[in-house]
Amino acid sequence: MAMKADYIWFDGAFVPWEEAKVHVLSHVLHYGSSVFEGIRCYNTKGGPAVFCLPQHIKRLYNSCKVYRMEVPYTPEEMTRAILETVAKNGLKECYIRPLVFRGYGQLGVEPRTCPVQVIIAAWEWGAYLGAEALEQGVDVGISSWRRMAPDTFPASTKAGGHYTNSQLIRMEAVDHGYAEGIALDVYGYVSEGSGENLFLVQDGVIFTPPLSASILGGITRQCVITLARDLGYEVREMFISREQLYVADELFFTGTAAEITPIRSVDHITIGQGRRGPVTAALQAEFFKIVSGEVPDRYHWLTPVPQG
Ligand code: PPE
Repeated sequence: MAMKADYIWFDGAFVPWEEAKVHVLSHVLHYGSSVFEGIRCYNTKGGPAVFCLPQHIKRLYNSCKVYRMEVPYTPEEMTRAILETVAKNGLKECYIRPLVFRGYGQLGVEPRTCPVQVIIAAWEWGAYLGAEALEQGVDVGISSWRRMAPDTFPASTKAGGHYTNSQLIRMEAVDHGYAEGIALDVYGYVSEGSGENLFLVQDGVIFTPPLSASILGGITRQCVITLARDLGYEVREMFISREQLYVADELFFTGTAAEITPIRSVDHITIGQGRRGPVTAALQAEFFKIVSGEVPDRYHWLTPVPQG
């Protein structure tokens, strides 16, 4: 699917997609000084609606706070701009990428002399780990790359620079023929995928690594925890070891892009029956019913896109 739409919101105004450019000496290009979000808009029965928009706005501003970036717009202005970006491009179902970055000023590691700039782009984006993934599950491997130690990078912030780590994990996985890699944390416990959180099902109980396992505090992760508890499952945040993955009944990834993606093997070891398990299927079904508007939005996860 082509990554293309008509307009990008750039520092407060819409510019044509091709004209959304920055200088090559922008701080962000040299030092990874950006924070961002990945948000999905679903084409519900009641029209396009953005999934968990307040939660994404909150995480974006929290990431900025940690990295001392002063966003020149209020959260309300950003919320409005995101909704306008979807509407302006006539998109129904799309992925939205707000990015706050340090622009062109002075080079050198201390970033605060550079202006803080903001863009919002949106485009159509299908299944993240391949079209078959949601049904068939994916094959993954444990990465030789670890997630960052807690006192090196703030893992719970969604900063551009952190994704050099994700890129190493993902490239290694692809080179080994896997769809994705799972990284351990610095203590050897299971952390997450290069762009997804991880869940394990064992004897009907659902487990997921805690925030202290160097994970990104995923918004989909939180939704799945809420959904699972409401469906009557016990959910425990717990440190997970590598071998627990191998013997799990079910494993699945969560993420904005990945949604809820089953995992059918780890390091070539078959997980459960080697296909989407019943708990994963139940959670997926309920998730997709909510985001399609088939059942009421009982958790207020959807913000309708005003059609102008
Ligand atoms: N961990 C990481 C490292 C991560 O990047 C994501 C999202 C998650 C967990 C899940 O978080 P959430 O989306 O809030 O449920 N990864 C985003 C970027 C993917 C990309 O390739 O770019 C995403 O899914 O939008």
